[in-house]
Amino acid sequence: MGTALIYDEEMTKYKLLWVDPACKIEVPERLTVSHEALVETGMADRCISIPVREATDADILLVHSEEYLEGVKTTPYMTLEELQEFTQQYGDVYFHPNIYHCAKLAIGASLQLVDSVMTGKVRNGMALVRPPGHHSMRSAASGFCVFNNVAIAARYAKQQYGVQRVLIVDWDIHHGQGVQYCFEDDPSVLYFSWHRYEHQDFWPQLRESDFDSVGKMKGAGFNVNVPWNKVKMHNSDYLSVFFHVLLPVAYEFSPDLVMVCAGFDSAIGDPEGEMCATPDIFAHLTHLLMNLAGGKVCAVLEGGYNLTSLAQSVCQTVQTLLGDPAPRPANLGSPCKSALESLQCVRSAHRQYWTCLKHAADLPTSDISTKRIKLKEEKEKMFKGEQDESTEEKVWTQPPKRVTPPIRTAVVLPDGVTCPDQCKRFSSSADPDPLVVNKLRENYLKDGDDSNALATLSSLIGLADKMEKNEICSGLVLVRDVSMAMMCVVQHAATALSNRVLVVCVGDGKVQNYCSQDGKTLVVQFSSRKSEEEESRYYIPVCLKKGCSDVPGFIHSILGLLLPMGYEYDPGLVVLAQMPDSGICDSVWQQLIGLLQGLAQGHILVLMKEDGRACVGPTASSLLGNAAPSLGQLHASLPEDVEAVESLRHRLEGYWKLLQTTAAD
Ligand code: X5A
Ligand code: ZN
Repeated sequence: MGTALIYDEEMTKYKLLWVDPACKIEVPERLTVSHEALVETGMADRCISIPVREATDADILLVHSEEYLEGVKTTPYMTLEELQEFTQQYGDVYFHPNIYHCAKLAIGASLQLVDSVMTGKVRNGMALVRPPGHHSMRSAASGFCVFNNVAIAARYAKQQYGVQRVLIVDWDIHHGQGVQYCFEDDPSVLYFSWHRYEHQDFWPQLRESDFDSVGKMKGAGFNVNVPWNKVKMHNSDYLSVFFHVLLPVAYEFSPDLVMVCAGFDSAIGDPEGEMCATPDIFAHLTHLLMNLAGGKVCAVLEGGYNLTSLAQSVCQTVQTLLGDPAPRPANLGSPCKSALESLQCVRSAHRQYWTCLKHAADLPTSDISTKRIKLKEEKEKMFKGEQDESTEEKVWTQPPKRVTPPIRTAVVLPDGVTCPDQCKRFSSSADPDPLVVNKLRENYLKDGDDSNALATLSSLIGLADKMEKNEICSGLVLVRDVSMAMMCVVQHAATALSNRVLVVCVGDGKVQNYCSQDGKTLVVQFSSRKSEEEESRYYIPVCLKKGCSDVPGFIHSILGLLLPMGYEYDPGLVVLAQMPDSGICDSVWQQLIGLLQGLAQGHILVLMKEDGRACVGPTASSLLGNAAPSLGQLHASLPEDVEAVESLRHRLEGYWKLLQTTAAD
């Protein structure tokens, strides 16, 4: 199953015909540079190219009014003066004799994408379109947008395919108010948007773009706004909102389809956004969505006005949709104070709607509004001093080429077990280093162990080495003693490999001796028994009442603890060990593998017990990059688990800054 790319040059064939400083950035080159970058990097060739189509009136009327449609229909016949006059009734938008045609193709491209994904022709895809859509409203154009491509596509998916729940992730730097208005009272469409807001000073300057617009009536809770009240937000601010707001809510919601309002004006260098997140962050944002809805992700271009940053960001997004491992999330710092304030406000505003946020720090309603006023006053006081134009914040290096290893997934299996499709059986029989072999025999083998056990361990070591050299991406090893194999590979990594290792251990079992003080390994263990080990910065026992068998508690500890620490730690290798008694079910296990592949360039080494053969297929499938099956809507976590996760968070947020969910005073 592939990735669709939907594009037509025709959509470059309109432009601004008069002088308007607000609109001059919306140029045809936005599309040509994006597409050319995909062609030049070979990614266009790897995608399945799907033709656009023209939207019908019926498609357009799914979201827009007849009067508005009739008005836009007349624009191809207007003179320049008439076009200018027609344009005047709307904000920050322009018309052109060919824009109606392009706008129909932009919708049609989005619908073709939905069709390809929903019929199973492809797994996911991206539509490169102009004009963008998310600002346009039922009866109005706005912000370069004529028709609301993504809103129409979401309604279309519901109508044509009976999709029950659609998640719309709007990572464009502007608030897609058109999408918000469209689905405000609709609980079947969850709309998430972050946007430059600056306490309502930034376009479109709407009161209803703030965090307290949560949706109306039956749709209350299904509109999630994250206002950025300062510019220059970084990768860690974006990721923090994904970990602590979007992902927990999205997993609880359990969409059948994910649509992305994929605007790249949220990337560094953009003249509108003025943010500092680098293009590679879109690899992670994309990756983190790809295990929702069974992988059905449809990205539709919105904004993005720095042609360099735009093209790089589009490439990062498409390459991730294609299944290539994301680059390492390097140098993540702490989220900034302003971002944490926004995060806290959003979580608090939504705690009554989402069980995953029930425990979020509360801000009484009165405090929320005082806080807003207070912050705005603060801003006004500081207004003069703070306008530095440092160029450092606008300069970045092109993301390095993402080289995918020739072998995606290697497996070390006992003789009787067949190798799953597309995996490569691995054994390090070639030239095992005698020193290594001796060390293995002395340290790890018990008297009764045979030469098979030794061969397995040396293969395990060989596999880890090849992963470090980027010759193999991921691996699965079935062993007799998971604990011992884990100890073996970690000790090898600590002595022979140069990279940090994240060890994720699922289930009870001894893990002592691994927790190096120097931070070369970070161990996170999920179990149902209180660990006897001393907890430290680098050994984190997550004790859940029913272990991994209570799905909501486990998922929320992955999203809220494991991923933030893992991303900040930035390992070069992830070792994932499933203990024999873990009680984890296949679909949760697959979610865990899928999410962890955002780390270490996808270098993940899975250890399971020999007789857990039933799980080999699903594990291999996830390691190969297939989306995990959806878990269904999640219910509340056990109160004990919520308590455990929160108290761990509080103890650890001093070390691991990405765990923070509140702004310190
Ligand atoms: C799609 C999009 C931005 C409009 C900005 C108007 N529109 N100042 O990014
Ligand atoms: Zn935008």
